[in-house]
Amino acid sequence: MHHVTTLGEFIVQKQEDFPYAKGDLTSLLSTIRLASKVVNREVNKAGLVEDISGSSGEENIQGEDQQKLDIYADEVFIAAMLNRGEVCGVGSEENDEFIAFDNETSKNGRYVILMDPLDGSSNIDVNVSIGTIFSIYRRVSPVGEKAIIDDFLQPGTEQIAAGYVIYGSSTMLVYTTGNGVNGFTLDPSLGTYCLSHPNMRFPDDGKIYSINEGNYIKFPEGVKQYIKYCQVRDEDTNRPYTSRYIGSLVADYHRNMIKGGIYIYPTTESAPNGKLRLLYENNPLAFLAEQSGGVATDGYQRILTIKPNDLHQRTPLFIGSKIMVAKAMEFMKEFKNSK
Ligand code: P6P
Repeated sequence: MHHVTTLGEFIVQKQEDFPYAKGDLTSLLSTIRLASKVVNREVNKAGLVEDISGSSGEENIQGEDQQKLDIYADEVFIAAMLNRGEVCGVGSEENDEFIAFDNETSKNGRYVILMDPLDGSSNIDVNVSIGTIFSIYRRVSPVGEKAIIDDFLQPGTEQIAAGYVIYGSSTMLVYTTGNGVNGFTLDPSLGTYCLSHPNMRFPDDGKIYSINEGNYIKFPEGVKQYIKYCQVRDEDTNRPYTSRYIGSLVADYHRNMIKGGIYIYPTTESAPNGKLRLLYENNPLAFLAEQSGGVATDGYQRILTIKPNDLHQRTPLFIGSKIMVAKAMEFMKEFKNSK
């Protein structure tokens, strides 16, 4: 039987990439690994267990209907971070304000986590893949004190790690610590994540474009022109492309990172700044994209350089194969002032 590298072994092996980390980043990644297994267990039962499926009847600060599993996943990850001590605070898409842990151990934590505990959760009831997305930053406030808002409003370039868990036909954890991207598949018979996708690379080009064309009428002209470009026959550039839109960001991103493609969530009539959140979705995926050879912009500028000014700030997102994103940005530039 050939040796399979488990996520735990891999994290420890890579620890020497962080001589300053003194093992607390290693411990933190292990915490995320454990919490994801707890969430995975409940996601896999959704539909069977009445009290964990469906809507909670509440709305989050985004005005989105909170699913019971959204709240459950949020609580699981926060509880896991609280009990381990490396983390001094958590910002979550599901919570209006950030949480600054107030116990002595956590106040000495050197990291903060930003996360979307369960993205695409409206797909749970129809058995479509969903995901957890996370970012890890070093705190900027003094160790020993409670976390403050500045710890969470850092540009994406300050991330020291980011990743996602995709709860799909299999459950995978994909992450980066700034030295490439690696994917681990959960072996349910062992309850262990095993290295299945070493050194993941975003193909430079692709044939898949992912966008909700139901919003077409109100798209920026540059996006409309890019969609037309995708649909025109041109054999030299493998067009027409294929449209694939799952409506679950992690699933669309994951497919495009493996096969090549572009995902676009532009400004729309109901989302004048875009729908996706800079801190919980765009920054972590942008870090992963860049670390695997892809590109992530808001249509004009690199996502990772945007300085956040609000915990729940939204931006447009153009993310994927660098040749495809570059072409989309050409149209955005050319038609920037067109109404
Ligand atoms: P729309 C899910 O709510 C989500 O945040 C992403 O997972 C997904 O890509 C997007 O929104 C879908 O939004 O407006 O196309 O339904």
